[in-house]
Amino acid sequence: MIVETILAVLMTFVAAFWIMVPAYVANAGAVPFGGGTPVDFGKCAKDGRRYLGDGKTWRGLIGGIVVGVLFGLLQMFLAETFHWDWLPQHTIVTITVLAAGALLGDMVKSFFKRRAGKDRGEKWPIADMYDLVAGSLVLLAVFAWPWVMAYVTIWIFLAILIWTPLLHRGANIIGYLIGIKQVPW
Ligand code: CTP
Ligand code: MG
Ligand code: K
Repeated sequence: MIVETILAVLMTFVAAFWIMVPAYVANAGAVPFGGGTPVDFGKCAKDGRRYLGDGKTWRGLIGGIVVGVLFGLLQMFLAETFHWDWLPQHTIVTITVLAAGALLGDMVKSFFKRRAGKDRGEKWPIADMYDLVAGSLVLLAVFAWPWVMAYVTIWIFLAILIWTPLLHRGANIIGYLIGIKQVPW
């Protein structure tokens, strides 16, 4: 009984992570690709602040989506080759909307962050982590509702909410250790 419960919890966490890989990779992938022309082309809104700011660039957006989809394709290949039937089975549609949704959510977040008067890169604790979860899952629900019904239980959803801050923290520590971030948070 105890063993079964522990296994079920572990599998929930693995499945939640597996679902979110294209979104997490797209979000992290935008950083090395970022730079060049901003998505808002440098334009300001009526409040005198940028629509999105210099932290949202076309290269980051497109590069992030491409690496997110590439990782998703790798996941599909692995699941197919090794018959990982116990994992949620990604499709071209799910990996694409998860990768694109993560970065769209990130841009929507930046729009409201600018309206709230916060500068590019300034901390905005909850929003800066869950923007990608909201964006990717909303797009997934819109474009792949039957898939969501088949795989995304309330427990998987809760596991995603727990994974995201842990990975956010982990990614920042790794960024610090390899020298692309000044501080480990
Ligand atoms: N990035 C990008 N294009 C995107 C998303 C991210 O070029 N669509 C790059 C930028 O170099 C950005 C970095 O990845 O600075 C980190 O992303 P993020 O933390 O989302 O942006 P911030 O710089 O913190 O900007 P904001 O305050 O608008 O969130
Ligand atoms: Mg940031
Ligand atoms: K982000």
